[in-house]
Amino acid sequence: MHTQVGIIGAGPAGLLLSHLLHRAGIESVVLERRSRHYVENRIRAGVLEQGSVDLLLEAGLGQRLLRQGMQHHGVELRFGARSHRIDFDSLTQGKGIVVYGQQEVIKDLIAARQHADGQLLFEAEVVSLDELHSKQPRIHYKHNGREEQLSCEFLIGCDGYHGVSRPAIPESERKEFERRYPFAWLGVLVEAAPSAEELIYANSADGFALHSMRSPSLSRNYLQCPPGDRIEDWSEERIWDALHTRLETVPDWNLREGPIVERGITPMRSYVCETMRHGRLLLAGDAAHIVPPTGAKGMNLAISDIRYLSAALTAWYRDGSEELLDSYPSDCLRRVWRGEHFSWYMTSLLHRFDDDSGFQQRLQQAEFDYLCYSSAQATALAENYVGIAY
Ligand code: FAS
Ligand code: PHB
Repeated sequence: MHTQVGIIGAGPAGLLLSHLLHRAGIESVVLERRSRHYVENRIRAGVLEQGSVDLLLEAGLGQRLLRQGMQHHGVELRFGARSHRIDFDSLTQGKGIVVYGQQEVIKDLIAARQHADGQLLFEAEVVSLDELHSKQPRIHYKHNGREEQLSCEFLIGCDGYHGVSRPAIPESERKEFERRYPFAWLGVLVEAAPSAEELIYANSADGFALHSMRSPSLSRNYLQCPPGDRIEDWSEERIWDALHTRLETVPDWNLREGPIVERGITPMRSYVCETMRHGRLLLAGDAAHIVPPTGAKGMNLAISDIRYLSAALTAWYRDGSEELLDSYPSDCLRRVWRGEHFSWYMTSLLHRFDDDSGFQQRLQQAEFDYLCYSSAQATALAENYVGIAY
């Protein structure tokens, strides 16, 4: 099989790229190792920045998003008995976020590709790539029990952190940076109405917790746990005890319980591979960078990369210009490193570290006090949270 752009991975990056290329008259094939049902039901991110919402609306993907997405104008930081709301409206001249589950974005993108007879191959596992410096790079994959091959003109790795595309770049040529955190996040999806209008990030003596939501009847809660914990280490009783203890630290506020319909543990790491182009192979999204989810940046950075990559490929097919392809990595990395810093900042501010001296906790308390006092500091947090302008 041959196509113009071969895309590995049907996550937000791969699907959005295929959709935007189609709108530019460029043909692509998306190869996804999982089933359609799996990718449409995988619970992940929940927050869309203003810029991501605008891009999805411009690309004709906004119908359900406008109907079901929940516009938020602030977030609450809770430090023990103290609480402070970061008001996006006053601090960012009216920008905000929309709470809309990543799996809903995936459903909208798949529906749009299917409507356009796009070539999405599910349960098609890519096993290797070659000819990356030729004009016809090749993807080797397994589908329906057979070894298959896709030749293309550009090969895009949208296959996430554990995919095959980044390792196809020789390690000696990969410029990589990583920081691991001494904790993970346990996340639960709960059939219960949210207990607050906006997200609550809590730094408590027992550790971090986050109260988020997916709809008027679905809550999404997270708590910090040891990095090696397995989900079976956490009974429902233990999960709820920890969430109540860490979130119910202010008067007259209680966390609503309900049936837990999904649960999982996500490791926490910051990672960047600055080598986002290698011949005709280009990386986008989690294949190139990972952030701890505390800043709600993962999916938004994937969308940011695709904004640049779709423009670069469109320019090449339109008039053979290589300029945007050459600047693709640096164009992405400016926002990626801003997102990495903000995600590290929020993670450092809100989690409990095994810090016997108490030094880290006093830094956190000082930062919280400053956020409460200084509109300049609160503005910095707000403008990063709603998304830096392109
Ligand atoms: P994705 O990982 O979404 O998609 C990659 C796709 O490639 C997958 O569908 C995979 O099956 C496929 N693939 C991999 N190898 C392949 C192969 N060899 N052949 C074919 N297909 C292959 N971000 C937030 O902002 N907030 C959160 O709360 C949050 N929670 C997360 C929880 C988990 C468990 C994980 C893993 C990530 C979470 N993230 C969160 C980050 C997440 O939203 C990512 O940033 C986002 O999915 C990135 O999108 P993609 O780059 O498209 O990668
Ligand atoms: C979520 O709703 O899944 C969510 C929200 C904010 C975050 C991380 C995850 O920082």
